[in-house]
Amino acid sequence: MASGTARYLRYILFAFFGLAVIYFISSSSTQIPGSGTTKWPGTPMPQKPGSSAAPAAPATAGESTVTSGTTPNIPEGLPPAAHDGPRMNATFVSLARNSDIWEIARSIRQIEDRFNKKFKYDWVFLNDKPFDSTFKKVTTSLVSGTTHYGEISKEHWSFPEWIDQDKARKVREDMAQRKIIYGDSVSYRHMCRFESGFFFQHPLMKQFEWYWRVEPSIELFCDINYDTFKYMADNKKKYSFVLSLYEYVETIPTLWDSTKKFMKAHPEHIAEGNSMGFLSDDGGESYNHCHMWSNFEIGNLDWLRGQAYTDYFNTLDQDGGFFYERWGDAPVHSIAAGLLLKKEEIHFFNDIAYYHVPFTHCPTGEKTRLDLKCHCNPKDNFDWKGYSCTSRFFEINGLDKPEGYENQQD
Ligand SMILES: Nc1nc2c(ncn2[C@@H]2O[C@H](COP(=O)(O)OP(=O)(O)OP(=O)(O)O)[C@@H](O)[C@H]2O)c(=O)[nH]1
Ligand SMILES: [Mg+2]
Repeated sequence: MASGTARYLRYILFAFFGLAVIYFISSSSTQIPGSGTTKWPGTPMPQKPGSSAAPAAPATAGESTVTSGTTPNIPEGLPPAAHDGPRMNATFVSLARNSDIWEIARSIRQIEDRFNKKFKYDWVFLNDKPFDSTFKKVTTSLVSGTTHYGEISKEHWSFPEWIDQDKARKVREDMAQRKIIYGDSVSYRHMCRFESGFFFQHPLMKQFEWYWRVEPSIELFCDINYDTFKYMADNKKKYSFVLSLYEYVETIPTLWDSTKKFMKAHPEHIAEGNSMGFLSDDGGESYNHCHMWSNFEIGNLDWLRGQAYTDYFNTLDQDGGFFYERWGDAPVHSIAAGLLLKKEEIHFFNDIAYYHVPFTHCPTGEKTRLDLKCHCNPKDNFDWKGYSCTSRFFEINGLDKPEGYENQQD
C-alpha cells in the first residue's frame, strides 16, 4: 500500500513537471522573432575601448539576463551602432543605369554594413536617363541616409560641337578591330567624360563638399569605424585611393601631350611639392601610365570645382581625346591630383579593403585585418605586385611599406 502511494505521488510530480514545461515553452514561443513585439533577453555586448558604438541598453526590470540558446535577431529596443561626432557635408555618389540595380544594391549593402549604418550619409544617384521606380524603391530601402536621384543634362552627356564625328567614328571602328576594351563604345566615352568633368557640377552635388564614389558590384572587406570624410578634412587631404595600376597605353596615346600643353599654359596651377614622381620617370617628359583607380574615390568636390581643375579639364576636352582616343576618368583624375595637389594631399586608405573586378586591395598587416574583422584573403592583395603603382606612391612620399609586404609581391 505504501509503495502504491509513493508511485501515485511520483505520477503527480511528473504530471506537474510536464505541465510546467509545456507552459514555459508555449509562453516563450507565441511571439515570432522579428514580428516587432518580441522582447529578447537583454545581453549587453562588451564594448571595445574607444569604440564609437553606443552602449547596449541594460536589461529592463523583470527581463531575464540569461543568454538565449539560439542566436536572436538584434534585440528590439537596443539603439543601433551610431557615431556621435559632427557629420561632414558629404555624400556617396553613384552613376548608374536602371539595369545596374542589383549590382549597385550589392555595393550599397556592403557600404552600409561596414560603414554607413553608423554615419547615415546621403547618397546621390545620377543617370543619363530617368531612374525607374524599382531602382528608387530598392536603393531607398538600402541607404540609411537620404537618397537623391538626378538626371544628367544633355550638355554633360553628348558630343561637344567641336568634335569631328567622322574622325570619332573611325577611331571606334579601329579600336573595335584591335579589340580594345570598350574601344567601340560611345556611351562608355560619355561616361568617362562625365566622370572626368561634370559629376561634381550636377545640381544635386552642389550642396556637398565631400564625395565617395561607388560603382556597381564592388566589395568592402573590413569594418570602417571612423568617419573617412572627417579624416580627409582633419588631415588636409583632397583625394584618395585604394588601388593603383598602369593604364592601357592604347587608350591614352596623346593624354600626356595635352597635359604638357596645360602645364605650359597654366604654370600657376602646378603645385609645389606635387606627385610628378608618381606619374613620370623622367621629370615630366613622358607619362609612365600610373594612375589611381577611380571606381573608388573619396575626395573634395570644391577642389574639382576650382579653377585649376576646371582649366585642366577644359584643355583636355578641347583636345577631344575623350572621343578621338578613349581617355578614362581614372588617369585624368590621377594626373590632376598628381600635379595640382601637394603630395601630402593625396591619401592611400590601407584600411579600406576593396574589390572591383579584377583587383583586390586587402590591408597589409595581420593586426589591421583582425582588428577590422576583414574577410579578404591577403594573398589577393594587389598593392605590392608588379602591375601596381602603390610602391611608387610609398617611395615618393617617403612612407615605410607595411610589415609583411615582401610576402605579397607575387
Ligand atoms: N547611367 C549610365 N551609367 C553608366 C553608363 N555606362 C557606365 N555607367 C556607370 O559608370 C560607372 C563605370 O562604368 P563601368 O561599366 O563599371 O566601367 P568600368 O568600371 O570601367 O568597367 P567594368 O570593369 O565593366 O566595371 C558605373 O557606375 C556604371 O554604372 C551609361 O551608359 N549610363
Ligand atoms: Mg566598374
